[in-house]
Amino acid sequence: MKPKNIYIALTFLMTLLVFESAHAQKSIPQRPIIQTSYTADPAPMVYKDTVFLYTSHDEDDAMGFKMKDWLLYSSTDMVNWTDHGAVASLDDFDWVPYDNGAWAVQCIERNGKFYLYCPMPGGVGIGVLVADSPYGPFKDPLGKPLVKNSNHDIDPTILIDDDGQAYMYWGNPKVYYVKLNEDMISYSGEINVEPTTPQNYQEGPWVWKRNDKYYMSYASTCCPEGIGYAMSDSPTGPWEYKGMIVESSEKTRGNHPGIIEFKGKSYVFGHSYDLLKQRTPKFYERRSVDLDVMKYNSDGTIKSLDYFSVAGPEQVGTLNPFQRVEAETMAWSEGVKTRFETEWEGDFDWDRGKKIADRWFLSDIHNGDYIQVKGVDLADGVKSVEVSVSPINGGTIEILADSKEGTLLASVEINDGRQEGLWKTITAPVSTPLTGIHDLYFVFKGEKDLFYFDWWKLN
Ligand code: FUB
Repeated sequence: MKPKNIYIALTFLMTLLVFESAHAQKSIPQRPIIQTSYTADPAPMVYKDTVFLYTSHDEDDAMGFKMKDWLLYSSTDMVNWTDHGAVASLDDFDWVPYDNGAWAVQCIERNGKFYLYCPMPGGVGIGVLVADSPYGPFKDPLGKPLVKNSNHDIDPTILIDDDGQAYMYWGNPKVYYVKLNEDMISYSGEINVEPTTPQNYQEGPWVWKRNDKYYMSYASTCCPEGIGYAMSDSPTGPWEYKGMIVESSEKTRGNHPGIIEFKGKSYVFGHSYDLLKQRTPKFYERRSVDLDVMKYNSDGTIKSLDYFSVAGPEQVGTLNPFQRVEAETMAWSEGVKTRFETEWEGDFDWDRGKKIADRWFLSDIHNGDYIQVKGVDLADGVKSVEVSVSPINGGTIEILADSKEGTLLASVEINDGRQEGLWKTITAPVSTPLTGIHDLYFVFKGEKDLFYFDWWKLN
């Protein structure tokens, strides 16, 4: 090659590298796990084959704490999360005197009933709501706080021991605990203050048992807070500090653990300001739940993580697209929000605690917005796609495989009918015959205010 051509080739390569690295710097990590709302204080609960993730909810316009209700997300694969919206709120308690104070809850199942322990700060107390389904509706059986002990009544967590005895722990800056009765809405004996509040304890206890050892994790060190933990031979301590599950990091200020075991792996949930920081350099109290795989050492202690990894946990299983998939099920999204709509007609679905005609759907869909659904098993192939939408100005849904610029699986035209409120199912043929497992990207195109999107299905 002539020197001049070598020079041209090198210059081209350098330009390409600079462009690529600028592009790479612009792309944002696809974390945290929920993007359509700000979520905090994760309280995951495994029930049957599903993880139900209850969170507190920082409002989109929150400056300081602005928390009115509790949200629910669910997943069967730890990667794709379905938004179920608000399952309970301060309005569910007649005795709560304010409309801002829906702090960190935990939900636990016992004998087919679901108990949601809700702290209201400032000495108002810890209430309990009960439902027949993890989706609610949750009702207040007491009409008063379950515990009203001090100004420190926040962050309840529940352990049901192998002998059936249930304990509730809570508090900042000390750990309080009490024995709950089998009805889970009353307690016996004194409220105790843990004599040896574990080292580095701030708040947000989360207690569980594994191999006859009791574990208490909590928001640890301040500030910033990480997630530390202590162990004990008894549910009532003494607790011995063992270290950090997630190191404290400048990426967060507060923290709040939730820990589960699901399909043979352990997971630690916490929260950060990562989503807020992707959107603005300013600070507001708008947090986001994230999670990672948690690993034990052979002696029962827990391996420490520096932070929630960008890659996150591996998907457990795949997503079946040949049955209705809610559009508000996603691993990642940009731009969109979710919305609830109720209809007066329709039978009540007792499993879901809602009218059948009630729906959560994707809203605020604009040109270029998208959702990503991971690990979709197209099996031996797909012929057509169905979408349930309600057009506003209309537009297109492009369904692409493996990246936003990937292979076009189908393109669905949503007519401009100005038929807001009218839902219809549109079927479109598949343009490229793909088989096997792919991440699907639903990319929305059009002028403005395109449509609402309720569910999709492949045939
Ligand atoms: O979210 C409100 C409070 O902030 C929680 O109760 C604490 O755990 C901390 O996360």
